[in-house]
Amino acid sequence: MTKRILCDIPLNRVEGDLEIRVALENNRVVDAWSSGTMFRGFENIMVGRGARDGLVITPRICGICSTTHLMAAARALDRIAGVTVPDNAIRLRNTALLAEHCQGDVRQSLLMFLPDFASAAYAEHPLYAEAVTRYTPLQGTRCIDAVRQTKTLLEIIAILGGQWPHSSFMVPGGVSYVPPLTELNQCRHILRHYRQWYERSVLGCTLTRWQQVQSASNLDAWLAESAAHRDSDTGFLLRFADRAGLRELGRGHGHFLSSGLPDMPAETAAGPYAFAAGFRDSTGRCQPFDQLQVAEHVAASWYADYPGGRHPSTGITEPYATGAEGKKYSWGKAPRYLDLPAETGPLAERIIGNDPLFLDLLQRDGVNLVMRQLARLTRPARLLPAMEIWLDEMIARPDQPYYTPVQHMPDGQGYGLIEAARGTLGHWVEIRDGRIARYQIITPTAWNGSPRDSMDVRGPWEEALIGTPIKDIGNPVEAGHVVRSFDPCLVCTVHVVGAGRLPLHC
Ligand code: NFE
Repeated sequence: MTKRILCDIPLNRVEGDLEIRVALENNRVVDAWSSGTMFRGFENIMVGRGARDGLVITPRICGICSTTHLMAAARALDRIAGVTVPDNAIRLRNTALLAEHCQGDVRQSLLMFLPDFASAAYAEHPLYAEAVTRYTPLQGTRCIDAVRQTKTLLEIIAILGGQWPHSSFMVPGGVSYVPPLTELNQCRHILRHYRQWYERSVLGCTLTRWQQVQSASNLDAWLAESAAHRDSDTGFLLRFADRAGLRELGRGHGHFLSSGLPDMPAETAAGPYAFAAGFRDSTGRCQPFDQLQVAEHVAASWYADYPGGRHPSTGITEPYATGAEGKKYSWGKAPRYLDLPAETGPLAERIIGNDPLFLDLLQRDGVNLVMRQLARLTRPARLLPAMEIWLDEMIARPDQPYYTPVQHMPDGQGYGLIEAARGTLGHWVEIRDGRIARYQIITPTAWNGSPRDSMDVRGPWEEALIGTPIKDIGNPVEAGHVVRSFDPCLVCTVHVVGAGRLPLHC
């Protein structure tokens, strides 16, 4: 008889508190549970506060994606105020947002994902010694380089937004600061240097050469073409992962969601760098993104039950945990689109944006964790040129406005949806009598790391774990690769204070 055992997957180097439990049969994952174990409750903290307080409080949800929360909060208020944001403000918001994305994409890859290749689990891998030199946590040559270089990008946000993280320079109607030309030129200089480093070390080629990689066979040819390509982080990821058989792992449901990236000014040359918004199911059927199709379930989450799912504009966050909740196992809720679990993040953006390389890889290999990680590591190749264009456009238009005055925030309901670094982020806000009456947030990791829903369907990375072979239960590095390929952030996922208090209601 096949023996079934339960195994907790230790996962360090993760933002926030995450527990992964898997059931194994013959050393292969047959079931999985993803649990966010810390209750925070930003949504409930917001209730009763001033209409604009989300601009200051929600960036504190997370230390690594605070600019994304600021942008989502500002966009929800833009919508409620009914204001048109001037082009220069969109350019400035986007530049700061994508600076955060570009540092996050490289840090996650070089400091979180690739260091697992230096694990003793790979001692027999032909590239193991090289992996140890490059990616040993905190010591690897590439890790140190990544820390030094990525922090320069954050200077752009500090210059444009006053500080990083947790800045509050986006406001309904635009931004609160008009950067002088000297500062815009300084940002341009930082970006130029970062791009050169990214091309030289992360890609091993120019962005222009990378943009010619438009199919799976182009990618194989690119890898064979030069030592610079093979020795880059991108080349190393592909070479190591192929020999470790990782293209077989991390499949999941195959449903993808993206709310589109980024917002485009009415006049800009950056249009070709946009990603479409949409939803694509596992049969390949695509449809435009419609936020009304989003609902959150709580059947497996430590919240007061309601039947089925609720749209966030009527969402309830009523926490409780007695320790005897039966099926409940996470403080994360379970977001669903058209009642389906959906993967979100750089890979979803590429697939929904009809990127020829990723559509071809999907066709050839099926969804897998290498593709997910490749999409993240190479996303800056699209984002950096867009940032350059916006900075140049701001430099060329010093007299255009950065703010449309919003004297008074009216009552109303609105939402701000953006592509955060890890995927689709939404803030749904209701203002009544000048105060916040409801605030619901769905983060990328809430989508990807969700627990089961009211139909008992697993969340995306729970499903992606199914079938993963675990060679050594004492060091289940393969399961770690699967979860890490989604770039988990649990502080964003479980948003409440409440120690010693009664459950909070909204
Ligand atoms: Ni805390 Fe975040 C991003 C948001 S969550 S990192 O990107 O929103 O997945």
